[in-house]
Amino acid sequence: LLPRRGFAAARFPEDFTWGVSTSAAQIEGAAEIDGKAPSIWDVFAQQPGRIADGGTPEIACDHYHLLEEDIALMQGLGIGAYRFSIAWPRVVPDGIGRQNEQGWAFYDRLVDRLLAAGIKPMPCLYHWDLPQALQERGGWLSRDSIAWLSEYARAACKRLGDRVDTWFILNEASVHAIFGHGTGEHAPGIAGGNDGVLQALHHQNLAQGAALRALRQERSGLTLGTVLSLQPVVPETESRVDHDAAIRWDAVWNRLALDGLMRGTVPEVLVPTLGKVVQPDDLDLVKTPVDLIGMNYYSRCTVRHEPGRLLDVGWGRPHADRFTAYGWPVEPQGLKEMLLQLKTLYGNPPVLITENGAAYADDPRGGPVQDDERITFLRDHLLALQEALEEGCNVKGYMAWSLLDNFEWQMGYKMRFGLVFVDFDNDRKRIPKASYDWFRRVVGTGIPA
Ligand code: GBH
Repeated sequence: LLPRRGFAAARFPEDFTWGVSTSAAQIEGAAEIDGKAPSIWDVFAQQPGRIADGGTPEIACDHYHLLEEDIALMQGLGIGAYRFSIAWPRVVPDGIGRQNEQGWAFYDRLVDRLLAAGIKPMPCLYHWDLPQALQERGGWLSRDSIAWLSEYARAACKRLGDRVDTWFILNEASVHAIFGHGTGEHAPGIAGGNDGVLQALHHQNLAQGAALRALRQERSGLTLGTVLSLQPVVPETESRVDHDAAIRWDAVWNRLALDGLMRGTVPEVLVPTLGKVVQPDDLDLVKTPVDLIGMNYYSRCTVRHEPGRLLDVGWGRPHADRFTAYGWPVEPQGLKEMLLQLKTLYGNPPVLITENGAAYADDPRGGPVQDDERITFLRDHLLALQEALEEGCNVKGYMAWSLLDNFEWQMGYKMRFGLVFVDFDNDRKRIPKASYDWFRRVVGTGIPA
């Protein structure tokens, strides 16, 4: 799978935004330093058997102490924007009330250094690391979460709003709901079944609306968005039951967030279950407009009818010939399909690809990491993105997941998504991979050759 050479790829538009993406719990470390309180992931990772090889977010990439070096790596790529997340329990340790000055000082420094390096900071308020204190009050299963998130959003804007004009509210509410509150594979580890998923998802959607309103009230002229995990859902076989399973999974995976945000509706198949949770006027709040959709894309979802699982849906065998080390299918055309859905079904909103990338088994022993498979993966997705642009999709930019190998949730440190290798056994030393140099050329020329 060597990169194809010597074909003429088109050039991306001049004003296309290039960037990289990370999240706080996955890179920062310093989990108990300078007043940071535990997040649900710090607590979850302490429970035996939850994370591969017993990995924890405690040190991660130690980005908290190495941020200058990491910004230099970003500068080396020539990127114009950086999406990171703010660790809520670092800045508001109990989730509400008292703020932690030392925590904010870190994000002040990060924002100032990014601006000095010519890189636009695009923070995301919430990338799955709820303060444990709020989990103890019910977390996303409580409607109080609406007030918690909007108060935190307001505080963030008061602190950083003079220098940050682009904000994302949530990361992948559906994934957080399904794996954190349905199956329990992610923190907070609640195996709450269908009810858990739909409650956690609806409350996040509501809280997102309230946070958007709080930010608009705080300041005018902000560009506000939220980040969705969007994957075309396809049935494993053509059978009726697999087809119906795909409709149900699409409803919870993509539509509940999209229909709610863009149309103020709930997908038909979810109405019976959600009926108990949705209150009058809820859909008005969910429909609070955004200026930008952040879209994370990794692959399609192939599903089948499987009684006993969430919504009686199980993972099916993907219709793909290539897979990453994580076992995810490589399906660049799915990116274009999803963008076309946004265009035709939701009025072609402005989209920033906020994550796209792949885990491969990189090994730096014996020289530089020659990660040709990752280069092929990224290039094939950028080519699919160009096809979508040619068909009129409103895509403003592309961010690679991720700058660094990092704490990959329940997989611990076993899955590496970085353009830069991190030696977790040796002072978290950073070693740029071949994909880093490749991406630098793409950013510089606008051509994904
Ligand atoms: C993102 O979630 C997260 O935002 C980020 O923090 C994380 O590090 C990154 O992905 C990499 O994992 O191919 O049918 O088996 C991604 C959510 C859910 C996307 C599972 C891929 C696989 C479905 N992912 N999905 S399948």
